[in-house]
Amino acid sequence: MMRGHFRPLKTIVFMLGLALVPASAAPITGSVGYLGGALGTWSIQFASIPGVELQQVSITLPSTSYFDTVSGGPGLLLWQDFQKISGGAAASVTPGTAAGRDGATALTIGFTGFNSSAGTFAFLLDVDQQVTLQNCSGLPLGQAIACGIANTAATTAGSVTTGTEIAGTMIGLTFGGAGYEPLYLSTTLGRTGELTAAGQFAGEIPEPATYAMMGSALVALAVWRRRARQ
Ligand SMILES: [Ca+2]
Repeated sequence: MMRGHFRPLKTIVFMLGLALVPASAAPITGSVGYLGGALGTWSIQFASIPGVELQQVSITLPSTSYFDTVSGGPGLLLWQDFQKISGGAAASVTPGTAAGRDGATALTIGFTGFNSSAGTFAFLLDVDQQVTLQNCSGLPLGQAIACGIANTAATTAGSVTTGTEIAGTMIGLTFGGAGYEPLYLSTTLGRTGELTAAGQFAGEIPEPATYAMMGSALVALAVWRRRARQ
């Protein structure tokens, strides 16, 4: 009677053991870059196993910065809405309209089909800085010219986002895939050059087989305990 219980228990313990093997978590490493440029160039890339997908990226700018996505409204000189340059993934953006994004300090990009073989996802998205312009009206000619020059300089400076100004941008990344539990990672951009900044991220996402195996082992264990009691 007792002997019959040993083999299933062994199997269950073996399955639980397999489920807890550290190798069953897939490593994820990658980076987000702000590459400067007149219109603001960004890049996102990561490496993992093929089933792991990057599903969502949120970008939160420092409080002195904002997106300039349409002509007029908030923004200085050039403007550029979100526009994909490269990468195999499809993307959608929230807020969902260019007008809704103009002046915003945060947005979320949703991805479809963004796994490690999709390549670097690069996109344009203009970032400007808040500037305070002087009121030049009513000034004597000489002062008005100086005032205008100062305002032009301030406008140009506000339109060009430096590595120092974009540093502090917070990036949130959600990974998943068929059968994967969502994994949230984050990074903060740090200055890497005069007009550039970047942030690295790394983590481990448990593979679906781990959950399936652990689940079936726990079910088997429950059945075994119930039978053992009877
Ligand atoms: Ca604008």
